[in-house]
Amino acid sequence: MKFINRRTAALTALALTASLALTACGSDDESGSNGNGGGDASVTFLPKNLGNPYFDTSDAGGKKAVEEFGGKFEEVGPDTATPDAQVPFINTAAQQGVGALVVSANDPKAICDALNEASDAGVKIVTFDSDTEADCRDIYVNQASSEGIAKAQVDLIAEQIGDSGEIAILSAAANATNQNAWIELMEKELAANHPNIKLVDTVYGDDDDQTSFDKTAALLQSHPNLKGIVSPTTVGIAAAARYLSTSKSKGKVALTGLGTPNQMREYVENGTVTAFALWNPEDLGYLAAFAAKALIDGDIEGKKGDTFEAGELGEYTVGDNGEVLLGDPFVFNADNIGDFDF
Ligand code: RAM
Repeated sequence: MKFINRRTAALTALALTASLALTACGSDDESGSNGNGGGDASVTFLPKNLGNPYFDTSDAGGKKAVEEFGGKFEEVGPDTATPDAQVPFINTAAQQGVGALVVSANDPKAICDALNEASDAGVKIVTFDSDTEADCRDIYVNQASSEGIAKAQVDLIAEQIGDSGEIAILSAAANATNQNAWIELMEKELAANHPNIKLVDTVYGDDDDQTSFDKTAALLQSHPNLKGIVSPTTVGIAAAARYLSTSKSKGKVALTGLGTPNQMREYVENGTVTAFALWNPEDLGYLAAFAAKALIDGDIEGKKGDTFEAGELGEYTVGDNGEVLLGDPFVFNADNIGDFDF
């Protein structure tokens, strides 16, 4: 399976990233080229916020791709995942005349004006991980189908609580496009196929560790009959696991959602969590960077049916709504978590 076989490559890329982080990201190229015409495509990654291991890994994948095609990589971003915190970074990238911006949006609309201005200035816009409205970008690189991500999490919590009882959702920022899409689909899936599970609350930890930790404590206090928490964010699930692991609810209140194996390993090993899902964030960043390159080179426009090569991941085709799909979500548990390192 591609996911497992690429683990060594992922580690190499991360080690490489760590060593290259000591050198400047900028370039000596004085041509001022925005990358049109090939070899020196400049690609700026703009995650929801900095300091999240998920984006560290996805952006390392982006950097690896950019190095493979001989472009210039940069990562910039705000400290907090608030709706318009990314705007100044978009404006700067537009002024710099980068070839493409690769953005995970904190809000579907709040950054659209800035993105449209950047686009008018010739910057190709790729959203990845969390989309904007479709007319604010050229392509959205989605990690997996939203339906698939929602169903994987509902299946996991249903299995972990015997398909019955109260559950709550601990999400990321209240406006996050990706989490809100998944939550809506989880609600539909619960209503359609799990009549005995009751979603009693949805709270927002803003992809901030401490806020997510505090919201977990509050959830357990307000809902004494809670049987499970679903956290569709790597920051939220790790903070909730840390809280649960030393609380009297450990082993009584189930926790699942989307997490990175490295952040969740200790909680799987100590019995706080039995299983959770994710995709390979490094592949996501890698694919997004190749999509950016194909746009910069004019190989694709982001129309349905456009195809492009994404290095070692192979060929991808743009689908409906300018969306490119990485693959399927993957479930991690005690049996397989040792196989992963990200
Ligand atoms: C957090 C972010 C990101 C999301 C993952 C699952 O790292 O909210 O956008 O895709 O969780």
